[in-house]
Amino acid sequence: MKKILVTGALGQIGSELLRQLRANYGTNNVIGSDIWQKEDEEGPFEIVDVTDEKAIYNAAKKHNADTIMHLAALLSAKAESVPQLAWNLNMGGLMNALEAARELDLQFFTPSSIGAFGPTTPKKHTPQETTMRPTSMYGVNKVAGELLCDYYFYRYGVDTRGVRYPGLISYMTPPGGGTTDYAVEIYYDAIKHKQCTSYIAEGTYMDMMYMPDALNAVVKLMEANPDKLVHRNAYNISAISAAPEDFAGAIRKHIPEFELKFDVDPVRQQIAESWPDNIDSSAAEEEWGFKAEYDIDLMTEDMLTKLQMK
Ligand code: NAD
Ligand code: AKB
Repeated sequence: MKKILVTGALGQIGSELLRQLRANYGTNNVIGSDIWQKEDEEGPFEIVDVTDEKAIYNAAKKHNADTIMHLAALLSAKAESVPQLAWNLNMGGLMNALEAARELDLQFFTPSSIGAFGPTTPKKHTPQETTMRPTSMYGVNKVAGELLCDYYFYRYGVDTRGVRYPGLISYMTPPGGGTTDYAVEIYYDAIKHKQCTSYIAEGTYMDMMYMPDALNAVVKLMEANPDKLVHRNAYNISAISAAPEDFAGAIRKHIPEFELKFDVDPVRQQIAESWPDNIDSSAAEEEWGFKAEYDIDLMTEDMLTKLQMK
């Protein structure tokens, strides 16, 4: 049975990943951690600041973890407002987590992002291996992080694995300050106000994915046969390529009066334009059987239903 320590576990991904892992492996085998704590936490939990050099190691050792899933990070838009802090958290936290995995011989997962690509990357069907010269601090952190995870595998034999997530859409925990957050806000606004003002311009395509597909991908990759993993860190995975008007169209099938307006934020727009329109997930499909279940219509139906019940 696995024993997993999750950092940044109260964020958009972690809050749902904890539930899924606890359902799969047992509540007491999944230890959540973050820099703050909820009062109604349902399982084992530790306060862990990932920038504290020994905090991850101490929590993993205390609970006899065999796996670290490292999620604590600053996302693209927030990182761009405080780039020096972003470097310290995104790179320092990752290094501390990898060191804990090396010292304790643990399996390791951390997500990269479509943000690792840049304006000179091919925009359509972006290959698994291609030009990566990102222009945001977040992107710089993600490329460096992918390489660092490769290094820990080649140099020390740490079983590091990862995916390049697209923008994730979910209804349980709001996103933490990314460029793709508009694609979550549009659903909340559709339910509350029947209209939304997008800070991303019409015609700007980015990769997106519904949270259940993102969670299944982690479990599938971590359980995959290591002999099959050629690109172990940072597999391209995507489900949907969409612009703001595509979300509006899908929402109007349920809320015909839904109105979409635009008030473009230049910082987030510039980041969005530097990212691919759609990435090619074939390496993940071939090496560990990645498959997304949700397209934009199926996701929209589920998002609107779940948000209405909230
Ligand atoms: P989030 O912003 O929702 O959550 C991050 C969590 O980290 C928060 O709960 C926060 O309290 C915690 N945290 C912040 N500073 C910390 C510190 N010093 N020590 C410990 N915890 C700290 O982020 P998320 O969306 O859940 O993203 C998790 C990972 O997935 C990140 O690496 C992110 O880059 C990556 N990712 C996310 C998306 C997405 O759309 N959500 C897409 C691609 C990649
Ligand atoms: C962001 O927009 O920063 C994230 C991501 C795609 O990495 N959602």
